[in-house]
Amino acid sequence: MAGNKTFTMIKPDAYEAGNSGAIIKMIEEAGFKINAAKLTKLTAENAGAFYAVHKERPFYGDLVKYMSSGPIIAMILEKDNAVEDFRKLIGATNPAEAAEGTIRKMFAKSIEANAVHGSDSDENAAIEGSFFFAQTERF
Ligand code: IDP
Ligand code: MG
Repeated sequence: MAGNKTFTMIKPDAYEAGNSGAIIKMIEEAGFKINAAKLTKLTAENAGAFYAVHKERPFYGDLVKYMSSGPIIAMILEKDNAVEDFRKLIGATNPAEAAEGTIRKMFAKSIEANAVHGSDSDENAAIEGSFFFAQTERF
């Protein structure tokens, strides 16, 4: 059975552009409830650890630099079928390929600076949520 939690970050480009509020509004209107939220800034070391699965990809170095370049908003979100429904709401990694009406289509600047993160499995949602939040910070 699909889980009811996913993890997201509003990435530095979207935060810097002042799109955090509009993105959170879209997330809530799509039926997700905020279970935990935090405005923070990743160190290069933390960004590298978070994206360790991409270590061998050519864009890894740039990704780490970008993700530690400014504040992000980390959130755990709750909804039935959370992981799959959230990936649908954010759209494809490359905004040029993202469907109309998706968060990345509306707010992403590039394939790298693509406005939001969304977990790709229930297992990773749990790991990524724990990366940012203690049990006492979750509601
Ligand atoms: P996802 O965020 O849609 O799950 P992933 O393939 O997991 O996409 O990649 C993680 C992040 O790495 C992307 O959201 C994006 O910021 C960056 N990224 C992915 N592919 C590329 C690329 O080809 N060039 C530059 N950055 C990329
Ligand atoms: Mg991914």
